Amino acid sequence: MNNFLKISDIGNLKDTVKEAIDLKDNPTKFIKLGKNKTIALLFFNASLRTRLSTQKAAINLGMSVVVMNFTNDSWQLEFEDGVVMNKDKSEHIKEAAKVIAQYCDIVAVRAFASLKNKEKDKAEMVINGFKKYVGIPIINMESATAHPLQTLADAITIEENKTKHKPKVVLSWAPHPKALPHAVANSFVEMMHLQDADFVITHPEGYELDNKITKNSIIEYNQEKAFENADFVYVKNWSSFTNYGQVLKTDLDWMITADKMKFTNNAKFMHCLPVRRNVVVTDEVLDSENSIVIQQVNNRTYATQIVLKKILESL
Ligand code: SN0
Repeated sequence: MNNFLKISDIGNLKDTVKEAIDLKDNPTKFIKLGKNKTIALLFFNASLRTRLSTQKAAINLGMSVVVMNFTNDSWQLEFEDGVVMNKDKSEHIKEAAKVIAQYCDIVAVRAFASLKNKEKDKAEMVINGFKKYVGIPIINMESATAHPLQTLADAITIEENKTKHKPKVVLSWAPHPKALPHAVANSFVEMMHLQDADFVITHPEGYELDNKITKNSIIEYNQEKAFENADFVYVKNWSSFTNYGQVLKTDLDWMITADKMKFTNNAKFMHCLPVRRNVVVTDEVLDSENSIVIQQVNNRTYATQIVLKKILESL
């Protein structure tokens, strides 16, 4: 594998999940693989889990890690071609990508959706800018439209917790005060399409995700009905895709509560974090035994390690 930009880049999901679970018994089994190899982590947005788990995964493989924040610490980059650079942007991606490639063997990039310009977000300006000019393998640490490292960890977590061959998995929208990207939800949907599961998406009308991604997924606008007999409830807020980047609804009707969880088959509660307590989900649900959010976090390391291992093997 050369690049990891979307979940399907991993190849066989089932085998990859199994490989990741096996790795947990001996996380440093492949510590020699990354000797004398460096990964650069580039952040255009905030991060907690992605930043630490990617570093930890690289360390477990014997790699060196360099980290760069493009929020305050760096020159502001220009991604458009042919512009007159007489405003706030100091350096073009053409040079910046080639510069970064002089100092590392793999590059990982986090750059959220703008949620202002749908076409630019769909075109993945930032990550595709790097891909075009960097000339070394590239990993997506959440781009405008996808968060495949999160989704791979979620696939591992579902595999570890499922009690039947074909569980019912519900992706539920929940309220949030801010406009959030579609990336986590998109990748989760793509991953569920690769699984043997009974998959339902539930959200208020107006919150339909990109139908090029949801394809023929079942969409149920009644949240309680969607929750019936669910084995997993995966919760995420996203802003409107149709009315791009807008927050259409802020009341707490769609918050995940213990009463709603009663409709499920004692479902596990999942969320990628960070999560707004008592807006997205009540304390009671998040602190319950059915909440497996910390297991998801732990699996971020192993998911990323498998991705890095596959890339290192192809160098
Ligand atoms: C990001 C998102 O894509 O929704 C990252 C999730 C892994 N989440 C947020 O930006 C939440 C920010 C907040 O203020 O709650």
